[in-house]
Formats: sequence, C-alpha cells, structure tokens
Amino acid sequence: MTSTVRSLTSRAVSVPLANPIRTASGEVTHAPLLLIDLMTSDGVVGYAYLFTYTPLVLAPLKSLVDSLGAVIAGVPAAPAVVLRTLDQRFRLLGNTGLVTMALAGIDMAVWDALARAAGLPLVRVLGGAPKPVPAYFSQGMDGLERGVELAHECLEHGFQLMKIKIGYQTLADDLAVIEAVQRTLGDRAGLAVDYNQSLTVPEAIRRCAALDHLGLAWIEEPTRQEDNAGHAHIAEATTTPIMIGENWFGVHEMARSIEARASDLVMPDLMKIGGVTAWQQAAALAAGARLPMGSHLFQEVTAHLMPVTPTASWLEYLDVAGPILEEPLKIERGMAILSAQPGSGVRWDEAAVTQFAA
Ligand code: SMN
Ligand code: MG
Repeated sequence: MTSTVRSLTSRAVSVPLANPIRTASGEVTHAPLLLIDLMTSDGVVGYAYLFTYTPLVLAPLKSLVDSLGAVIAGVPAAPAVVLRTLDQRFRLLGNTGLVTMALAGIDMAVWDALARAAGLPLVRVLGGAPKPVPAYFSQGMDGLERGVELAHECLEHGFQLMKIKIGYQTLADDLAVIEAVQRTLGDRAGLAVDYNQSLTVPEAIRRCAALDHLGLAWIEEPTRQEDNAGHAHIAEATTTPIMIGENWFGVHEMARSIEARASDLVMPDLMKIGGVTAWQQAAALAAGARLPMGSHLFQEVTAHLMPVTPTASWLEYLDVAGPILEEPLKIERGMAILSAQPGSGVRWDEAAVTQFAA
C-alpha cells in the first residue's frame, strides 16, 4: 500500500545565534525558522526547516505552507509526485521567492519521511554512503579583533578553511581584517571572503585585484547576485576563484549563471534552489560544467547530500538551527559527521522549540 501525505503542520521560531551574522548587506541576529512536520498515512513524520533571513516573512510563509497541506493530502508521499502536484498550482503565478521556499521545505520533509520509512539515513536513500564531509567555519563581518578570536576558534575545532564576510567602508579595512585573520590561521587553515553583493562591478574589480595576491580560497558574491554578466566580468579580471549561488531560486537560474560563466565555483542554497530534489538536479548541472559545488546553510541535510554530489567541495558550517535540534550536526576535526539515524538528520528538541516560539 503506497504511503500518502496525511497532513502538514508548521511552527515559527526565532533562534538566538551564537554569533550574529553581520554582512555588508544586512545583519541577522536571530534565525527566523519555519519548522515543517509532514505526516504520512503510515504514521511516519518527515521534518524540515526553512530559514527566512528576516522575521518579516515568517507569518506569510507559514500561511502559505499550511495552505499547501490540503493540496497534497492523499497524494503519494513520493517527492517527485508531491513536487509535480504543487508546481502545477504555481505555473501562472511563477515558482520563485516564497513559493520556491515553501515547496522546497515540503520536498525536504517528504524526503525525510521517505528515509525514515526505509529506516535509512537520507544519504543511503540517495544512493550514497555516510562519510565525513569537509566543512568550513563560516563567520560574519566581525571586525579585526573578533575576526582574530574566531580564527582561533576555527583552529580549535580543526577546520581547514574559514570564511569571513567583508565589504567594509574602504579596501584598506578589508585588507586589514583579512591579513589579521590570515596571520592567525597561518598554514593551518585557508580563508575565503564574502562580499554579500555589496560592490558595484568597477569597485569589485578594483578590490578583487587588491586581494588577488593573498591566496584566498574564493571571493563570494562581489556584486548583485542576479548580475551574471557582472560576475563574469569580475571573474575574468580576477585570479582568485569567484563563488556565487546561494541566491539562485531554482536550477534554471543556476543554468543561466553557468551559461554566462559567471563564476568559478558554485554554492546553491538547499532551500532557494528548491529542496533535495532540486539539489540533485543542481549537482548534475555542476558536474556537467565541471564546477566545484559547495553548500549554503542547511548543514544537517547538506551533510547527506555532499556524498552524492559529484563535484562536492566544501560544506558550509554556519549553525542557525542547532539550538532547536535534537541532534545538532557533529563536527570532528573540521569534518561534518553524519548522524546514523534514519532520515535527514533533522528532529526537533521540543522544549527548545517551545522556548523559542516566534
Ligand atoms: C549568509 C548571508 C546571510 C545569512 C546567512 C549566510 C552568507 C553565507 O552569504 O554565505 O553564509
Ligand atoms: Mg554568502
């Protein structure tokens, strides 16, 4: 008897962050999350969370997700079927923004339910095997002193790579922070930087040229994320690899970016790209274009996806959900260690969910 979707509920929480995420384009002090529970007819529950960046969209996203429960009730609890059922409803409106986020969350929850029903970790359901995944210590725009403190923390946890966000008032400020952090990391860890879309193309070319001799692992989103031609121009002018991808809504946006040769490295966001189903399509695009593919947030689930991503590179370790999870992602000597539990590694710590209810 095929298991079907029985119901869907969601809860909004606001989770305090150990380190506020300051970027050149805005700050995140608490993680606004929408927690999704998808019940199936065989009594299995699939879990997923969505990160909304701003609490302003928690209520509308919750309302949208909750309204989709009725649309998929009775549908086989199979990701491809659920996604096709939902996608058809949004053909005229367009599947982007909050719609993509809602559908991605449901897709993640259906995959979690599928893996739980099989009694297997998600990575096994996807045809892979659990293995430690190289992770990098991802931090914000914390200034020189705090940046150096976090660099020590990075080394204490055994990470081989750290990322900091830059885009300070002046290039000299950028350089001062980068050089102080690199001095602390020494030869024990590399460094990547993230401009979070804050520069114009001419300013990005100027600043990237000044960073080019520092041996950075990559320079991320130097200009507006939707400007593929601009990023291609910057990548052409810069030796350091250019990284983009966290803001693509759907694999079609990734395909346009690859066609434009906008970057040397890619890092789709599991939610914005469209969930686990879309991630696998994105991984195929990256493999076809021979582009190293990293992850963005959603670390518990991407730890299951990187082992089945042909050009997998670094998993971003930036913990936005740990405080409300029963089993936060484990890191050992800079490697993400998969939970052996069935499913995608997402299960709620109910007391914490109550405590942080938004
Ligand atoms: C980022 C931006 C905003 C919130 C979380 C993370 C960032 C990243 O661009 O690459 O982690
Ligand atoms: Mg980024």
